[in-house]
Amino acid sequence: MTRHQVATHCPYCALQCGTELSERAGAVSVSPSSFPVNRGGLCRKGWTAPEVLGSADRLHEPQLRTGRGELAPVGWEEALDRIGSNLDEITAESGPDAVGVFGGGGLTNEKAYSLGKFARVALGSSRIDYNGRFCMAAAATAGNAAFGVDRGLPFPVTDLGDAEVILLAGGNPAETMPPLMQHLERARLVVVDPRRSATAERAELHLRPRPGTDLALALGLLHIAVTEGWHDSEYTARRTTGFERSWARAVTWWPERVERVTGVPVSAQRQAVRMLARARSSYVLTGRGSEQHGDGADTVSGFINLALVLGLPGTRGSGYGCLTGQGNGQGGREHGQKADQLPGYRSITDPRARAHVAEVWGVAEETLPGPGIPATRLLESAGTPGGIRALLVFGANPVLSAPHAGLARAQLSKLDLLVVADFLPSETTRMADVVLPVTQWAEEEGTMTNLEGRVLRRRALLPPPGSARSDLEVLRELASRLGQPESRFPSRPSTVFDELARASAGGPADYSGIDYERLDSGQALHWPCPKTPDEQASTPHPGTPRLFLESFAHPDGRARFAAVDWHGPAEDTNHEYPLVATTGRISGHYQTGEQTRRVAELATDEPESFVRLHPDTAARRGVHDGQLARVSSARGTTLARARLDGSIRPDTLFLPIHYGGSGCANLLTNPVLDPRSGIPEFKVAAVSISVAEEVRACHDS
Ligand SMILES: Nc1nc2c(c(=O)[nH]1)N[C@H]1C(S)=C(S)[C@@H](COP(=O)(O)OP(=O)(O)OC[C@H]3O[C@@H](n4cnc5c(=O)[nH]c(N)nc54)[C@H](O)[C@@H]3O)O[C@H]1N2
Ligand SMILES: Nc1nc2c(c(=O)[nH]1)N[C@H]1C(S)=C(S)[C@@H](COP(=O)(O)OP(=O)(O)OC[C@H]3O[C@@H](n4cnc5c(=O)[nH]c(N)nc54)[C@H](O)[C@@H]3O)O[C@H]1N2
Ligand code: SF4
Ligand SMILES: [Mo]
Repeated sequence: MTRHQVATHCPYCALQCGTELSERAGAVSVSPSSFPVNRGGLCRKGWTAPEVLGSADRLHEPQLRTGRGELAPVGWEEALDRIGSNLDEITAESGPDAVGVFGGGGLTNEKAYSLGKFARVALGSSRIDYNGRFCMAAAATAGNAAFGVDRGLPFPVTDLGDAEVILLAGGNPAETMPPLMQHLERARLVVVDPRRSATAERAELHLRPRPGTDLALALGLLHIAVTEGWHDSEYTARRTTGFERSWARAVTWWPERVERVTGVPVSAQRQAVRMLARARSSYVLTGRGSEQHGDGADTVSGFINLALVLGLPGTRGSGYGCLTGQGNGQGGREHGQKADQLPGYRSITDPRARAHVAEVWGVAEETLPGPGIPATRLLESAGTPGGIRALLVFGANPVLSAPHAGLARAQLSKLDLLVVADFLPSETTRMADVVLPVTQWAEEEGTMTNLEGRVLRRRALLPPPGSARSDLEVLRELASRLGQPESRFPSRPSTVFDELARASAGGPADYSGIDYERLDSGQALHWPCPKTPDEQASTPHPGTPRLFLESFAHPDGRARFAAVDWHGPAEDTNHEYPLVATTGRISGHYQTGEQTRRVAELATDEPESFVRLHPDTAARRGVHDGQLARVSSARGTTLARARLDGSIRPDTLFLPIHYGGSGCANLLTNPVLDPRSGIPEFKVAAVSISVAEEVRACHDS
């Protein structure tokens, strides 16, 4: 009997737990490895990931929408030819910007890189963005502004194991990255969350702000730090600029005002600051709860200001970091699938970056388009004058994940051509004109970059099922139908990686000193890892596990305080919609749930959407525990099973994001975007709640 085994990583989140994957007589099993981030741990999603490989409805053949409106199987040639000719027509009639590309933070580095190149070179379109705009955009913008470079954790995860105090704002890793919790065991935790999450359960101090008020809280904590004498003025003088301007805003945020706005008692605010300031080793971390707001980047800046005033970033044993989300949420934001960006985390408006990348791509610099538009606006532009007429989606399910999902769906239905590459049917593939079946993690080679900027190898155990092809092969075939030489779009992952490394050389995220050979020999390489000159080839760059110890990445080497102020969420509660809905995750499902809802164990445990609400709120609205409830905002209504939770703020409802159909939480959310980063306001929507009609009818009878 043949037995195969490979060392690889979990397909899901940015922790990228190390795994051993093995196959025996067609059955695939997974076990955790002793990789440093997970040290032998996995969460339930990781344990059950192999089940998704063999899903009964796995996509095996391309599908094309027939004249009768149904998706029917076709051969690859027919599917690709159809896409090629439709794209040619649309571009000829409406110009290259009539074609959009929507990528994903789950794609390998090689795919993210090729997708960006495909959009700019093969399509000549500026209209590319990706689901990381929904995820990492606020932290990325604020991190770049403060430190001159954006790497989620500028230190290894294991450093957290020695921390004395960690303030975690808007993150729930006990559910979203369970194996990470072993590194937080020793620390005294301060958790900022409107509800008592599984992580807050483990905290010494839980601050429970009203959703959308984190920035006011961060300003207040800064105020206390300064007025109580914890300001590390030697550090701020030596390593930062801009303190005075940011203090000029924070000075009006005295603790009682902060309590009025956020609901966090003055005593708890003071305790949080004292815990952080008195510790020898302390960290400030943010997650999506603080970031997915119309003022998301300013909010992250507010928490970075707090960390700076306490002298934490860029010192050994202390720091600021953001917990990156998707499997390749870090690498996915470095290689050019972002609207404003070229590989190596370079700006698409920087003439030197354009010249360098154009040379690597073998095209003239002036043929590269300029910046595109953020993901939400890209989707909204579908079918509008001057907007996109065609969209190619790789690795996202925007029909469920975009804010105001009802509008996203309506706009996508106006497209002349929607192409979706996926390995499973999703609510987005169901709307597509052409569906392209692709290989999954265990069937492909590649690299991912985890939340600490470490580049990892994904390895293939299994052959592709049916006629599924890798995303890289799909891009090469499409590019050649658009007139590109095949050699310009290689599909061998290591060849793509070598090109990506050259394209990144000299950029902030420099991978030029990394190759498959070094990764396969087990070296822990965190970017930046530049190529050493040929004469020093025997001593390659060791990578950079810890950034900023000597200086920050701005030309003057200093970190920058940001002058930010709180103005509140875009949408206020009112008579009709008196409550705030926020959204987030549970441990057993991943993202829009297309993968984990196909795992029997996970689906049985959490089969349908629910809404957490305080018992007093429920009583006032006549909603009982376990009843189906109707939650409505100005944009739509979603149905969810009521779960009474005495730990949540009475003014707040919490809904998970993992369900489709009428249980989709994004039917409620507001498509307003943060002007700095383009991240949507996923964590605040004004809503009402009532018992769903059918249930009420049944009770009344
Ligand atoms: N099980 C599971 N794990 C995942 C994922 C998944 O879908 N499922 N997805 C991965 C991805 S892509 C990401 S981005 C990460 C996300 O990881 P997290 O950031 O941990 O996830 P969320 O649940 O979105 O938000 C965290 C917390 O923010 C709280 N919150 C809501 N509104 C506010 C607010 O206004 N202020 C504050 N301070 N807190 C608020 C919520 O109650 C929630 O407990 O998880 C990754 N890991
Ligand atoms: N209300 C609300 N909305 C949110 C959030 C929230 O907290 N609240 N969170 C936001 C965040 S942080 C995120 S990251 C997004 C996630 O939003 P999405 O990315 O849209 O959600 P996923 O379910 O991860 O969809 C990924 C799809 O890509 C497919 N896929 C996975 N790997 C590959 C691959 O290698 N190639 C191809 N071609 N396909 C692949 C999967 O099968 C799946 O169908 O949702 C955002 N939406
Ligand atoms: S924590 Fe993330 S990477 Fe680790 S097993 Fe769970 S989903 Fe996979
Ligand atoms: Mo995310």
